[in-house]
Amino acid sequence: MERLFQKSVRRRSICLNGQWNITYDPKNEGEKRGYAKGHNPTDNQIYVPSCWNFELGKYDYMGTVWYSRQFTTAETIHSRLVFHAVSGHTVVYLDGKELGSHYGSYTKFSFDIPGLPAGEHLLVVKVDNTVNDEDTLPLKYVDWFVWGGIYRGVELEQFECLSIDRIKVDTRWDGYKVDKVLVTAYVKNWSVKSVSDEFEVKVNGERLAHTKKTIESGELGEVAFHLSDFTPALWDTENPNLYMIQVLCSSDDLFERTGFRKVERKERRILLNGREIFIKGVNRHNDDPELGYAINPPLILRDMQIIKDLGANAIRGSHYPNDPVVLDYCDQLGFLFWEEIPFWNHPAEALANPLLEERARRTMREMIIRDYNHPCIIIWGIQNESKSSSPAGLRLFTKIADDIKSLDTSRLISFASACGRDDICFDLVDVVCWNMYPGWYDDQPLGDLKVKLVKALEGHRKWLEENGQIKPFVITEFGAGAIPGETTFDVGIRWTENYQLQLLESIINAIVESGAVQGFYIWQFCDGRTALPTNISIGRPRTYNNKGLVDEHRKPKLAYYAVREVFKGIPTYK
Ligand code: ADA
Repeated sequence: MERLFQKSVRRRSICLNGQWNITYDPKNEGEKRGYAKGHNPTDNQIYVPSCWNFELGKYDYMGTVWYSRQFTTAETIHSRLVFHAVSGHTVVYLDGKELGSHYGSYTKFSFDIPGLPAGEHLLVVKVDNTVNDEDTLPLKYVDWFVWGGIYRGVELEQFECLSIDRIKVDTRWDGYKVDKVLVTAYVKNWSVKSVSDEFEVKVNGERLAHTKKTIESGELGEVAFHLSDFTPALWDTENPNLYMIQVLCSSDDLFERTGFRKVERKERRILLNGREIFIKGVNRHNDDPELGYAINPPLILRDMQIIKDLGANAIRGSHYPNDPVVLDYCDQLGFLFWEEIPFWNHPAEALANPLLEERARRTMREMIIRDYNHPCIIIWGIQNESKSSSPAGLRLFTKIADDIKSLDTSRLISFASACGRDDICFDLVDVVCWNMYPGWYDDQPLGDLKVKLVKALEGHRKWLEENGQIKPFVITEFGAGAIPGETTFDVGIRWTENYQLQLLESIINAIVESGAVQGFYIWQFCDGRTALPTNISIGRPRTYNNKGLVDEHRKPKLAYYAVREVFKGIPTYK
């Protein structure tokens, strides 16, 4: 499922989910063996969407895999083959010929096939989810498992001559009132002639604007509408008002859902529709122990309900573009979302690598274009814990920040720094964010953690302001590992649920008491599988990152209840 609502009334689409053939190719011999033209008879079957690591014996497999299937079309028609996400570098072949390729495991991509002939077709997909130390997103040294596979849906869309490819909704504000809503539809003309058509916009089923436009042959035209008599109710965490926007032409239509809210930062404060907010958030991997990245909508909804019950108002989608279903639920439930790309502890040498630069910038672009209309997203995150104290970091992150601004000026920009006072990239952001693990990766005793942290946070705030960073300051990560079920009568025993509870309580209380920060995200919502052996996994019992408030099956740990109590005393709005 791509979204939580109907995508179109008129568009035809053939669903290519279901049984596919699969062949593992650990030695990378598939090309030589002609797999692009069809597999060998020893193929197994796999259900798409899914991650291949749940096949017996493939739990650790990272490498090349070939997928194939046949499909039949009834007529010769312009077609677009859409992959909603594939984990790994993907090369796609149709009827034995290469259609194209895509790098980036978390965003959707597609291939246009004008006039695809009627009949039987063979679709072959090569996927390689190998990670390395130089140019992959993430690198091999990482703290989550990079599952492999075609893990979101695949479909073949069909168009007669025009396709409404995307809708972008922008707001012009008069203070905190909506002055004008601008709807832009990106329309492709697939035919060999220019096409004039009438376009209309409906909001919640009511026709609010229409216009005539000619789109040249092969062009991706922009059709713009101003909805001047439309005064929507605003979206916020308490009243997440949403509107269905539909753009139609004679042969196609597309729905998008959005909400209207203004996000700003004013000096130290983060404002939502003019009201100062305090972020009480969790970091969440979009991951499940039985499904990996293919975690399905009912399980996503359950996570959202747990996070609501906890009393959090924000989620950081660590560390990659999330499933649009997650974002749809956040829109519906009024969560404030931080979305980022999978830069994770990239060292300076990697940040200077041109291939990595190209991959990162494209991923950011694909994420912003795909998720532009979600009101829940308030922050675009450039990176996590990469070398933002290096000239290479400054160069690349400046380019990425500029890319973000060229695509979207309606949201805040940030990143999660691990460089502290050595960071040289804070000028690029609206919100300064630090990850810190007091009481976990150092030997600070729990006893005086709170008092020391209050002082440290006040000191950091002072240092930021002395260095010209009069901006919101948010702690993006802190936490402690707790093995589910491990409890003790003693105080201060690491890996127990008691220790995690005491540490989280102390840190949250210190954050609130210090008054130095505008919010925080706990690391992390739930336990999750870590990467194959590197020196990270040595410190990860069960090969899991055990810092979840709930375990991987979403069973609450002691800390869950304690944090829920603490959250009750922290209002969202000041
Ligand atoms: C980092 C990182 C997280 C996680 C965490 C931890 O800050 O951003 O992904 O690895 O540390 O558990 O140590």
